[in-house]
Amino acid sequence: MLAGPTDLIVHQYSREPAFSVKTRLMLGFKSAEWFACDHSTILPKPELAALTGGYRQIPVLQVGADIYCGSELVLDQLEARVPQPSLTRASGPGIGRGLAYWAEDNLFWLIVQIVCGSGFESTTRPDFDADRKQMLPGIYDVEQMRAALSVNVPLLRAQLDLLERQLADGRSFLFGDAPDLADISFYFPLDFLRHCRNGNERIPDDYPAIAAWMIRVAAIGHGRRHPIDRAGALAVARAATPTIAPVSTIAEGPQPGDRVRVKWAAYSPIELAGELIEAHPRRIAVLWSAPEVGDVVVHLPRSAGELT
Ligand SMILES: N[C@@H](CCC(=O)N[C@@H](CS)C(=O)NCC(=O)O)C(=O)O
Repeated sequence: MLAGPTDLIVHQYSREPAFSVKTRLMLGFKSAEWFACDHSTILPKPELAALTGGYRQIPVLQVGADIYCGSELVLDQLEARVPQPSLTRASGPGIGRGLAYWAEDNLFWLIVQIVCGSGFESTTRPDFDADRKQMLPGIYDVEQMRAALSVNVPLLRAQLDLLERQLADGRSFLFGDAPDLADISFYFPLDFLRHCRNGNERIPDDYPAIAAWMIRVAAIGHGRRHPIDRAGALAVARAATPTIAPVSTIAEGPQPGDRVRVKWAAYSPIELAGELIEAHPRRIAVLWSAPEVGDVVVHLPRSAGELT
């Protein structure tokens, strides 16, 4: 099956877990049909850089020549395409997304440190080590993360205690009987924890309600997935035209028509530079051109980079 200009192409990792798992479950929640395009977990990622102007993180959603960086913007697109049932039907569109920030910024980062300090297979690769040291200078240090396990595992257990309490009345999901974005947001860090290789992968099993809930969340599934290679995804972008018209819903900062630059928060050798198309309180969109893709519009959350 070939991807067309309105199909969902998800740039992701098939074998590395974490945010790709979150994205696949959101697609599964919406019973979406989508194309999976796999990338390297370390730089260089030339095709992804051509599409995004240098954003290196995963996931990235492509719909024709519109490129959406990060899982929050994937959520926006899925909600717009298939509004019902909403992914935040129980947690609400404000608090539901706020809980996703907790899961991503606090719980996931804590678990990353535990997994990397607990024998995660990727950390044994010198190229992965060098890449992550460049991306997280002074922060990514496997030895330090190993030494910090005695502090970080109790901090994790403090958070698991909260989740176990939330599920203690026998409910199937965090907000009741139906799954919600909140379940997916908290599931994917705990799924990532399974990549420890020193026994810490079994921590969730100490919490009966969490262990049973994880099986239910995994059963949401991944929707209907087709493969697409990187050259195929670039060809879809080249053949398509961006859909968004210039729009602003915020008075502060650069406005549509202004030339802008974005220095990415996660290290990239390339900066995104082009005309601002959308100024929104949570996100921006920038017109970007590269020979491999032609004109595309790169949509990104404001937290993804520094805008000047
Ligand atoms: N805020 C981003 C975070 C995404 C993220 O941290 N993704 C990881 C992979 S799971 C990543 O891209 N790490 C750097 C890399 O793989 O190059 C989102 O919600 O999508």
